[in-house]
Amino acid sequence: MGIGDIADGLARGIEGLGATVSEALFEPVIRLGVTGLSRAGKTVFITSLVANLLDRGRMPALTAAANGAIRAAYLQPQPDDTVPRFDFESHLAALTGPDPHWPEGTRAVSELRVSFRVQPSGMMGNLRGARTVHLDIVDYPGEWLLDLSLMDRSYDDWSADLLARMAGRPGAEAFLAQLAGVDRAAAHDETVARALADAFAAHLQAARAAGYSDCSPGRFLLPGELAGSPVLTFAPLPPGESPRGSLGREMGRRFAAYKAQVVRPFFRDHFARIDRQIVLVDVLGAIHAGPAALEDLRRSMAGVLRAFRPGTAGWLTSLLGGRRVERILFAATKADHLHHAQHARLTAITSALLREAKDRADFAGARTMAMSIAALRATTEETLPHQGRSLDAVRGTLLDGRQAAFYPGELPADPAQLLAPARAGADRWLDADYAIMSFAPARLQLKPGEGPPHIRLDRAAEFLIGDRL
Ligand SMILES: Nc1nc2c(ncn2[C@@H]2O[C@H](COP(=O)(O)OP(=O)(O)OP(=O)(O)O)[C@@H](O)[C@H]2O)c(=O)[nH]1
Ligand SMILES: [Mg+2]
Repeated sequence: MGIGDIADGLARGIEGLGATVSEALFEPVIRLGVTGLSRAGKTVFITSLVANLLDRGRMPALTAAANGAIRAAYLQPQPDDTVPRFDFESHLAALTGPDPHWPEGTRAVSELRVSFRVQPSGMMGNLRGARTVHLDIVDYPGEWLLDLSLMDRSYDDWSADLLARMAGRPGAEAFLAQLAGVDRAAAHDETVARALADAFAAHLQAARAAGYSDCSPGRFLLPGELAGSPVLTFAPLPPGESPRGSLGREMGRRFAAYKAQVVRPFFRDHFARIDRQIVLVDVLGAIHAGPAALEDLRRSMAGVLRAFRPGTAGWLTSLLGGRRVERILFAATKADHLHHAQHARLTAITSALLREAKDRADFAGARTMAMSIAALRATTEETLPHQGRSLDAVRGTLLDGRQAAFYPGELPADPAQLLAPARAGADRWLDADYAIMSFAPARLQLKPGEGPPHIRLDRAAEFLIGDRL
C-alpha cells in the first residue's frame, strides 16, 4: 500500500464530504455499514430496520423512539446520484404482502437514506430545538464482500492458498485437470486464459452451491457489467517462473487489475466514511451445515474483518481517511429459528466465532457487542411434549404453505464444543444434530404505527445509532 493510494483515499474522502448538501448544512449523517456474506440476511435486515424506523410501534428498546424524541422519520432521495435507490417498497411488499416471500438475492449495489426529525423532550430539547439526522444504508451482493480478503494478497500467494484448499471441492477436478495441461511460463494465449477462467468460475459456482462460503473473487459469481472482460479472465496458477509475455505474468497482472479497478473502487465508494457497522452472520445455517461449514464461515469472516483493521494502517483504514468505525455489532441472524431460551447460547457462539475480529476492534477502541436477532420474525414459540419431557420449539409456515412445529436441537452452553471440532476438521457433529427449516415470512396484519415483527431489532438499533438520535 503506497502513499499515493492513501492520498487518493484522503482526497476522495474530502471531496465526498464536501459533496453532500446536508453535511454542508451541518445535518449529521450516520453511515451504517451492513456487512455480511451472501444469504446472511442483509436485504431483509435493511428492509425491516427501515420499516421499523418509519413505524416505531415495535421499537421499545430504541430510546429515542420510546420517549418520543423522534418526531418524524421519512425516506429521502439518497445522497449519491450514481447509485440506484434501495428498492425498499418492493422488498417490504414482498415480506409483508398477502403472499409473503423472501426477496431475491441482491445483484447490484443500492442505497437508501432515512431522515429523522429529532427533538429531545425536557428543557434541553426545547432550548436546542428540533434537528435533522440522516441515516445512510447501502445494500450490495454478499458475494462481493469476500473480495476484501484479496486486497493484501499477491497473486502467487492467493494462488497457492486457493489451490491447496481446492481439491475435493465441487467442480475442482475439471479445473485442476485443465490446469495440468497448462505451462505458466508459456506465451500468453487468450483462448487458454479464457478456458481456465471459465473452468475456475464454474468451480466457484459449484462450490458455492454446495454451501462453501469462501468463494471469491466475488465477481466471478456475479459479474454484472464486467462479464467477459479481462479483469475477470484469470485463474490461480501453481508457482513458477513468469517471464515477460507469459500466461503467468498476464494472469498476475489481471489479478492486480481486479483488485485495483474492481474491488478497491467498490469499497472506497461504499465503505468509506462508515461510522457504525453491523456484521450479520448466519451462524445457525452454518451449524446446521456441519463442522466444515462452520470453520469455513469462521475463516471467511476473519479474512473479511481483518481488512477493516480498526485503528491500524490497513488499506481500508487508509481509504477512510483516518476515520474510525466507532461501533460494531456482531449479530447472529435468523434467531427466530430458535426458542428464546437458546438465544444466549447462540450469542455466545457468535462471539466466540468472531473472537479475533472482536478483540481487534475492542483493542482499537471501537465499542462492540454481540446479539442474536431476527430481522423478520417468521415463527412463534411453542413447547412440545416429547418422551416425558418438554421441548422448546418454534412454529412457522414452510415455503410450501404447510404449518410446522420445529425443534432445532440444543446448542451447547460452551461454544468450544462446536468451534473446537470445526477447527480440528471433524466431518460431522459427534453428539448432536442441528436442524434448520426454511420458513416463509408469516402473513401479517400490521396495526397502524407498527413495523414488521422482529427479534431485538430495536436493541440493535439502539446500540448502532441510539446515541446519535
Ligand atoms: N426466519 C428468518 N429467515 C431470514 C431472516 N432474515 C433472512 N432470512 C432468510 O435468509 C435469506 C437471505 O436473506 P437476505 O436478506 O436476502 O440475504 P442477503 O444477505 O441480502 O443475501 P445476498 O443479497 O445474496 O447477499 C432469506 O431469503 C430468508 O430465507 C429472518 O429474520 N428470519
Ligand atoms: Mg441481499
